[in-house]
Amino acid sequence: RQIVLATHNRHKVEEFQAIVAATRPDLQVVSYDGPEPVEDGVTFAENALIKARAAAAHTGLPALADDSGICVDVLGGAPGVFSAYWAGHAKDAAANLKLLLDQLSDIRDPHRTARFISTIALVVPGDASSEEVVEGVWPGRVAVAESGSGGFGYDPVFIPDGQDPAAERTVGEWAPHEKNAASHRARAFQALAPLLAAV
Ligand code: ITT
Repeated sequence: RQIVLATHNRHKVEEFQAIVAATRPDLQVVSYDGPEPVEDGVTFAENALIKARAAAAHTGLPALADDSGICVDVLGGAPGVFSAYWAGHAKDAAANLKLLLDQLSDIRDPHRTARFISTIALVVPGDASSEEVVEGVWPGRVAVAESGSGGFGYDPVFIPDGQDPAAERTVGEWAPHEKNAASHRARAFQALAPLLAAV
């Protein structure tokens, strides 16, 4: 069975394909290349639903969308829903990450706490009552400098909680299989899996 993933971010496609394959190998995640809706929601949930509804309507397939970001405590939860555009309209990951490090330059541990959040919406075409929204949270903190080139977005500056303090690494230094077993996206998918039983 096919399920369409409403994203134009190829990293999300790769991560979802790996995450879904681990628990639902019968489901084939295909990417959506139709028109991109305007993401004018003010919450992750609103934006995820906007994207999933558009892909379901356009393809006629059950659709998933992920709206996600990094929420930094000392910044009152920012960049949050604005993570992709934090340094401007260009969706420039390197500029976003540099701006975040600059904003936190005077902040020391233990005040650099943050979390990645992934909100996934599920929409089955023609069945409004089927809409579901789940969330996964991955706590950690923002490193003082970037390291590693794995993953995407803010991965080179995010240090997940729960690591050996003597050998902490940013997600940019993690292997893809490590990230996909632990991430906010994996946690959200865990919450979604029972709801996908009928798909
Ligand atoms: P789509 O809307 O097409 O799915 P997008 O990248 O614009 O792609 P979002 O609007 O959900 O997606 O923005 C998410 C941003 O949050 C993303 O661009 C990164 O900056 C950040 N982000 C989300 N998940 C991340 C992850 O796993 N690792 C690093 N940064 C992440």
